[in-house]
Amino acid sequence: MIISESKRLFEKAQNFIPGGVNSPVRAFRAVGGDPLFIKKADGAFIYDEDDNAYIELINSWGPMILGHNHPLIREAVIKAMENGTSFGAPTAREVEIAELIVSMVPSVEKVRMVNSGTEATMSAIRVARGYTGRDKFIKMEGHYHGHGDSFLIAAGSGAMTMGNPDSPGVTKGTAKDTLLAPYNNLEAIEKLISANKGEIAALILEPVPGNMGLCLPMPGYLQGLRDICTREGIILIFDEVMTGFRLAKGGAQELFGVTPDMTTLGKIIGGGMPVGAYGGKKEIMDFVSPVGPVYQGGTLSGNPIAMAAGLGMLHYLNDHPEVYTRLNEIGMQLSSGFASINQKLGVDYTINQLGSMYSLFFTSGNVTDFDSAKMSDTALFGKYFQAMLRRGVYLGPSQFESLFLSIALTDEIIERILNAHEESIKEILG
Ligand code: HOZ
Repeated sequence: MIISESKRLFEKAQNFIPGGVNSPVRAFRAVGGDPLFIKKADGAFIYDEDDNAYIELINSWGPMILGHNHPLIREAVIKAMENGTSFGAPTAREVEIAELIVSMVPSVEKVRMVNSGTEATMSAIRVARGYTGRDKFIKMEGHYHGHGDSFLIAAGSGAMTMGNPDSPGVTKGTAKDTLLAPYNNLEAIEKLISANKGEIAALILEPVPGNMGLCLPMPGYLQGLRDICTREGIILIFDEVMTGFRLAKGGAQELFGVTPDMTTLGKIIGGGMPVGAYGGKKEIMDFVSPVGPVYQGGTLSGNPIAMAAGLGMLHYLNDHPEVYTRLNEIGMQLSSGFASINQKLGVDYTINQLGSMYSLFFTSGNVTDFDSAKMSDTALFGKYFQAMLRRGVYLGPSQFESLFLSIALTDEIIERILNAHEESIKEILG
């Protein structure tokens, strides 16, 4: 029997890396089978260590809006590398990217670069607490804000996929300051606030959550949160690590016309390099050291290579609004194609799609929050995932992740995805 290179690597990896992977969802435990080890990616395709090509709908969990290995990003990185990889000192590029982010994202008047979305959300909460002098914050059930201790409570995404939404290692002392609310429910927020009057520093959410699968905000919901937070002096934080620069140039806040006090960003601002950022109103951001008392810093923050990649990406998006028109078209083509195939074949499903993000849930009920997302038939999703993979389409290996589209998806590739979908649904329905 020939053992694939991916399988060989996975077996070896398990001796040296917990579970053989550096992030749990990648282990394929929720969908069965062994993970693919990836050698390279280009445009709409990734290639495994056995040189199999797959149409890829993860796009590094968001940042590859232009497709993989885009020449613009590649050349920016190579050029920057010629001058060294890290200085731990200010650079011109940091100023340029900060100015660009401020011009693109409505809520951001000042911004601080960090190295990941996790760092961004941890820092934003610390600043909100420092600014308000309050300890508690509200997070939504099933929303994921990275793996900072205070967020690993009813965390979606990887935690949900692995069946451990609350992680051991988070102390009771930490957990008591995280207040949980169901998404899309303003009444629950009002109740939490009146039970914790004057004690809540911040309300953080993914405005369009993608970490319990994709869900959409009900009409008026985001504006309702905005109004409540303004009334109560609570800092409203939009975690736009996945939606920023993707749903629109200015993210979900631009699309829905609701401006938070602070925003966390990631991935996309590094063109796929390890980058995150948090920003917001000047008076809040000026609470950050060295102007203000709240400490946050790091040697690799604003790394010159990452900033070069991010600048390439953001300048392109800023100068090419047609990217968003095309992303919306691709999203619509796929979701309407999936819907007509599913109806024809009689499978129970719900598709949530917005622009270039979508999730297909195997349930006929609407998916609007954590509880309704959990109604999806995850065993059937696992079979669908494997059937698609056999047909050369690589999906996120979990029901509870959004998929991300890129402009590298041509009409011909979209047709191939829809054919693979039809054959896969037929296969799993038996
Ligand atoms: N759950 C993460 C994305 N929402 C997965 C990241 C990864 O495995 O790279």
